[in-house]
Amino acid sequence: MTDFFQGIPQIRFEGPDSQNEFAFRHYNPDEVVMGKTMKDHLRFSVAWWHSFAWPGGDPFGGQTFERPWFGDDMAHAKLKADEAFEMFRILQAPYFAWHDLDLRPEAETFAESRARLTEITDYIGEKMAQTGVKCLWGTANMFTHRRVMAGAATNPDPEVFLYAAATVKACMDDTMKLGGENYVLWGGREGYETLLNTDLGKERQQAGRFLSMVVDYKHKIGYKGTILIEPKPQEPSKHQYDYDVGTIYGFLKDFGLEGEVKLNIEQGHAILAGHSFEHELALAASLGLLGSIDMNRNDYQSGWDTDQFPNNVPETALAYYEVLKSGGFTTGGTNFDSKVRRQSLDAEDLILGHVGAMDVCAAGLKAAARMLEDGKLEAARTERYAGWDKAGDLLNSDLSTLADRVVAEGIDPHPRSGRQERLENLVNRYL
Ligand code: XUL
Ligand code: CO
Repeated sequence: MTDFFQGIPQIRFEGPDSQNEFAFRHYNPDEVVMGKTMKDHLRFSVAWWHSFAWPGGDPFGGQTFERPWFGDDMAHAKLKADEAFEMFRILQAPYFAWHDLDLRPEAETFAESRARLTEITDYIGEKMAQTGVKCLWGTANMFTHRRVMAGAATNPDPEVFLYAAATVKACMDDTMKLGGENYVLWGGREGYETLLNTDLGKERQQAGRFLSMVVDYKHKIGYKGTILIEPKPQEPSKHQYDYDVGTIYGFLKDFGLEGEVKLNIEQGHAILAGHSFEHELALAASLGLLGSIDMNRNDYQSGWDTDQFPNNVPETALAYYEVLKSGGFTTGGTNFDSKVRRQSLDAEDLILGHVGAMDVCAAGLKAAARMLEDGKLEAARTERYAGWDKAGDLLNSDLSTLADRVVAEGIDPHPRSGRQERLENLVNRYL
């Protein structure tokens, strides 16, 4: 351990009036909301990649952060794990999420890289046993190395497909070893730069077969966690195959994988796809696909994936409203796929970025619970569709029968107000 986090106290709940920067105002882990503690509702997870592996670079400049654990050998990887668990303790964070490359540097050969992953996940497993911190999910980084520049499972080169299979198998094995509650696949380079060199149909078939093999392997090893796909429309690829919730639903149906795979939905990715976060969550819930969330926010002017910590309570309230309405998380949780800005150099920044985000999510969750418990919003929605209760079984009819009814009953629809402003005013009363 180094003195990196030295002097930073463990963050505790002090209530909304606290003047202490290093305290929670809304996140009270043991407080019961709608029959469950906030800790069990929110299931906060820290992302290893943003908090411990990212050096602070951007397209115009390199590393800005100086961390004692930066380095390309296993000693540094272990130091990074030590410091990560110190941060989990300070934050009272119950979960973490990782890519293989976040945990340890790659070696010369696949076999050596695999051995290094075993070594570091064994090390992390011991720390989990000592602290009680758990793994929300694991995943493979199949977007950084140049070998995957043209995709992993969707690469034109079958040797890359083989390498991707070996990589995902290793990461699934070690996620299971760590008791990870989900395994995530984000297709960072599963897409294309130009159609001029791309056989889009063939690549989609490769992606479908790859995912089927992942599901088969899950059953083969008896892994009880959930397989999650994370939609994102573009970046780094110009176009990514896992564009949004609707696209993935079609893909799962095509390959017979509905019921086997759910979704990890990220706030910023929803925005990039031209949707709101709550739209993606509501659609996933309605299709039975809502698994977990990557919580963050994008800068709304910049147009790319800025992965900032969430700081907008009205937005998180609408998101958790959909989560609560769908019954809450089972294996999923709230993973902070969020990073401090590259000028935020200090250990305090890393801690306070999470503290603020945990509080924003907690405030959003509580507002969402008040909305649901009060029931006015759902009552208004139910009332809007109430005509269907008396309309007969229209959906199992046919066009000519319906047409006959219009004439026979003199049907003449009378438009009714959608009451949007009244509902917006209602929502604001819970915030
Ligand atoms: C990238 C992203 C990833 C995934 C995991 O935009 O969200 O960090 O969450 O690979
Ligand atoms: Co993400």
